[in-house]
Amino acid sequence: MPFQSTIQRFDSIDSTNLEAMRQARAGAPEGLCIVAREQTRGRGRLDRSWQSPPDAGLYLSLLLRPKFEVPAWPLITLMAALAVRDALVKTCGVSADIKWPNDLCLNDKKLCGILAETLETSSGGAVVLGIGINLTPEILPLVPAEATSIESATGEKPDGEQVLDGLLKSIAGNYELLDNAEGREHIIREWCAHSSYAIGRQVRVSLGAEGFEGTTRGLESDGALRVETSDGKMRVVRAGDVTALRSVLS
Ligand code: BT5
Repeated sequence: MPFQSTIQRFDSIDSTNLEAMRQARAGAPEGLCIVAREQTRGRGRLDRSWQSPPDAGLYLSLLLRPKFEVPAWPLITLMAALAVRDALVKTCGVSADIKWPNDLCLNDKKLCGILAETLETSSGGAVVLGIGINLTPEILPLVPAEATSIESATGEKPDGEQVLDGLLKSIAGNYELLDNAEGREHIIREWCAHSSYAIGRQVRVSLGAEGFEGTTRGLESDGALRVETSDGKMRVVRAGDVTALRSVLS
């Protein structure tokens, strides 16, 4: 059956991810989509926060109950990044760069963050796919210089409802691709085609207090990033933060 979403809206909520997890544990089906105008405890990875002032961004979480094998679940973040990119091209004319693993950027500034969280429920494993997209510049004073919004880029206030509609359609198309090996390869290829981080980018990888530098060499079949260090060793990165050592603009 094609993927179908059911939207539940909130004026204000702690976090759309937390709400989707609460409802997942209570038995909610795949396709539940929590959307809030404001989050008071928007979450990033590793307990970081996501600034979510009222009506300045699109804050949503989608409940997925994937049928495909757990080792392929990390690809959900990559397919979501592609879906966000596609929706923003179609609805706002904005062409964002995808940064491994979970950001979309414009001119190296963060426009969107994705947080996929897994959980066990009585009806099996589930993934809550959280997406935050900065629509208007009200967010910018709340985060240091590394952020941007659609309005900052286009000069026009985007229609959040259109973006949401476009995004859910793109996700529905991409999610089905993850069911088989061919579709997954397609997602990886598309991701590499739309990310300046995929191949040949000099980056620093930070894993907590540890870190190393190297050159990106594409993705593994599960979406992990290959990074070649200066001594020719290939490291496979499955978690952590990646920062470009040089802008592609300079
Ligand atoms: C992320 O984490 O980028 C994932 C963000 C996911 C947010 C969505 S909103 C809907 C759903 N419900 C939730 O509670 N969360 C999801 P990470 O890669 O760890 O980046 C977090 C870092 O981004 C922060 O430490 C800040 O430096 C920066 N940041 C915070 N708010 C931002 C914003 N609105 N725009 C750009 N950067 C921001």
